[in-house]
Amino acid sequence: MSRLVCVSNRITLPRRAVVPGGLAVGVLAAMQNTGGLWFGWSGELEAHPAATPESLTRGAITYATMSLTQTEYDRYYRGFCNTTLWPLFHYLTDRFRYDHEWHVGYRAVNRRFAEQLAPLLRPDDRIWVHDYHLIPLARELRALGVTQPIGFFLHIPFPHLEVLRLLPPYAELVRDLTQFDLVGFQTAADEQSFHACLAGVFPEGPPRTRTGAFPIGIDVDTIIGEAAAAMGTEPVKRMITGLIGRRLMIGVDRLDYSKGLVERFSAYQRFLERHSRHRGRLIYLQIAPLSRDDIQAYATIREALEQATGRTNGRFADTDWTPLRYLNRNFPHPTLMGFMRAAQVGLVTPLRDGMNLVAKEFVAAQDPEDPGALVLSSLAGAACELEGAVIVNPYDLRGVSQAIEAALTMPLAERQARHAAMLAALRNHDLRAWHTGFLAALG
Ligand code: ADQ
Repeated sequence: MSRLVCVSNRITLPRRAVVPGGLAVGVLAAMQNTGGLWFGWSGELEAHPAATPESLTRGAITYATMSLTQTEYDRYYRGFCNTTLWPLFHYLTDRFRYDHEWHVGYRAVNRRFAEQLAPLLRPDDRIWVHDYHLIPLARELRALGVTQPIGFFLHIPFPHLEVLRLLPPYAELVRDLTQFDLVGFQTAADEQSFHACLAGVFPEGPPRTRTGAFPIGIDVDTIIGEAAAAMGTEPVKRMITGLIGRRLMIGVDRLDYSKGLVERFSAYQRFLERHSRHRGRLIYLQIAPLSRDDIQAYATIREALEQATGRTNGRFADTDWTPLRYLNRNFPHPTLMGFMRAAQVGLVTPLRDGMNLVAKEFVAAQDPEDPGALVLSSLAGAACELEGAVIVNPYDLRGVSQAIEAALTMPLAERQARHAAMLAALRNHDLRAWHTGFLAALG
């Protein structure tokens, strides 16, 4: 059988703390299934990166890593990836910035990825490239004579042509994507956007590029097991004791402006204003570990959230009740699943999201006999599948506030029916279906 080679910007080395994020979970699952080589940036910055990658083998997986220089990190990672592509692809055009030097850096790092990876490749490898950091990689590998099949999966949304056109080198990016043998998206809508862009960039008729929608999922039974087992553990028991009988609403997100936390906090404040009977009876726990905190936009949003927390608690708290508990800490995954199981409401309201695995995890973590209700943004890819959620527009503070009320008062039979429908959807497109489906299509 051919060897699987996964390439992503960051990789999760064995026995290092897992970087919270959906991509790492997905790639690791694919690698654990087949074994193979996982290539990417080590997370280290060095003045003089080594000419060949460092490699480490554990079981069936070989991890090969390279480091970046500070300039590469600034232009490629902080600049083009996270200040240009990330906001643009999430339709957050007011946060979008462009600098020609960042684009040059992005191309240069992709070239260096290709140069370091190419010598490690075997003739029968299949290469699977992940996410927006590495769009030019197929072109760079082909330039070095690599002929093996190369697939690409985009974990974030793919924007419509009229949004993509804000990016000066947008046509080049679209042409780069056609260098892959297969381009995969989270949803059919993302795939359609890409085809519209192809038509725009190649008016004379685009090259044949195979595409597909491969919605990423979760390992349903693992999450069910994790959540149930976590209920007996110290951290979950302590959290529940701390509720002193009050109901729990939970949010778990990387601290990122695309997750809609500022809007969510405002909606909660509105909820407390308008639905006074829930005051003193509900605790909203928001867990949001810092991410990309050396980028200005992330520091700004962090400040806004701290202020909003202070405002809400200052205005509504009582001597024995804090309405909003906002934590920047990270928790082990099973503990998070236990927190979710203990919650009556899950609040997942991104302004835009490729998929959103937290929404799926929240559903799987529930007790089917007495499940909590999910409030979910219509602008997350997950909304296509989780029709049993209370669907909201995250910008509509009134709508989100009403959805919280509806979730808190939903009768048991309705919660059970919605949960069962959502669980069936999760099983339909689980994590295994995602990687086996993509790899089967790559051939
Ligand atoms: P993310 O934007 O990182 O992923 P998401 O899909 O929700 O978002 O995945 C987050 C993962 O990290 C979940 O498994 C969650 O449990 C975990 N996590 C979150 N907070 C954590 C914490 N405090 N401690 C520990 N673990 C935590 C990107 C795209 C998404 C897409 C995924 C996968 O932005 O749209 O769904 O990739 O393709």
